Amino acid sequence: MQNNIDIPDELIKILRGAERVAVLTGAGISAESGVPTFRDAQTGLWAQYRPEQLATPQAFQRDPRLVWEWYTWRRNLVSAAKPNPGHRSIVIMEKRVPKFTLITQNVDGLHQRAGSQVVVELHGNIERNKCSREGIIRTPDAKDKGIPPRCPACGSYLRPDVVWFGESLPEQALERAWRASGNCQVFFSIGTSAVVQPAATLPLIAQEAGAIVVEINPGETPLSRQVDHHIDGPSGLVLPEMVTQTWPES
Ligand code: BV8
Repeated sequence: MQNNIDIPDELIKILRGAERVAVLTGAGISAESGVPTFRDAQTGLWAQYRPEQLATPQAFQRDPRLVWEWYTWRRNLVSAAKPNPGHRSIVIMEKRVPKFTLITQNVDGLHQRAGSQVVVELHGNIERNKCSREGIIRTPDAKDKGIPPRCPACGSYLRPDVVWFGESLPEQALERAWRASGNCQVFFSIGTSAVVQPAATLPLIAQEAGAIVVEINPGETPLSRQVDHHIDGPSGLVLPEMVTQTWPES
């Protein structure tokens, strides 16, 4: 056991023989890549807003420029960020577990950049834009310097292709997340405060279906009392340790 991260032996044994594993990640897994977590205090201009006030259709309706500029600030942060050992450990898990499903609440695309082949994006992806009227994925004209830019097809504002509060999640993604959570033997909840619905129900669906539920998070969350194992620590440290102990040859 290095860097005093204690991974339960029982979990290593189960994980080594597991056929079906599901992982749910939240903003915490990107914290060590320098991407502030969703509920961390926003910095600079954004310190005066709570994310829940900006990530809504109403906010965009009221002040499209402000919301677009918040996403531009976050996009710049994300594009400068690099995947960290936590993201890379999940790539190894995907290779080692026959039926592995990665479900993320994150919109930063860091799992894909780390090499995860299959990523179920519950809340969309900040790197994509869509027409705010038709919902079709669109790329703004390079010449369009508007803030926000306009949809090249219909002239409505473009918006980030993310799920805002009060909006429904992409049906297919949610279906896949529900199915994987209801069929897995081990479910990991990693770096999420476990408050945003419907993602926060996934570990409970897994537990209902008989899976071992493991939370990796520094400090407690509302889920901590219900899980089989709470491993307290940063995912960038815990995950590499867990993967090395489970698959020493990896
Ligand atoms: C829905 C994309 C059906 C945007 C996000 C009233 C009206 C309507 C809906 C609701 C309502 N009241 C409640 C709801 C439901 C609402 C909700 O859950 N609200 C919450 C605030 C209670 N949900 C919705 O609206 C969802 N849609 O319900 O549709 C519907 C439709 C119409 C009408 C009614 C119902 C949509 C939710 C999706 C919102 N979009 N993101 C964007 O990013 O800009 S959610 C946002 O929160 C991010 O995706 C983020 O990932 C997610 C969850 O947060 P976390 O990932 O957990 O991040 P957080 O900062 O909270 O926590 C970080 C954790 O990391 C902490 O635990 C910390 O300890 C840990 N950590 C820190 N460092 C590390 C670490 N862990 C590991 N390692 C480290 N180093």
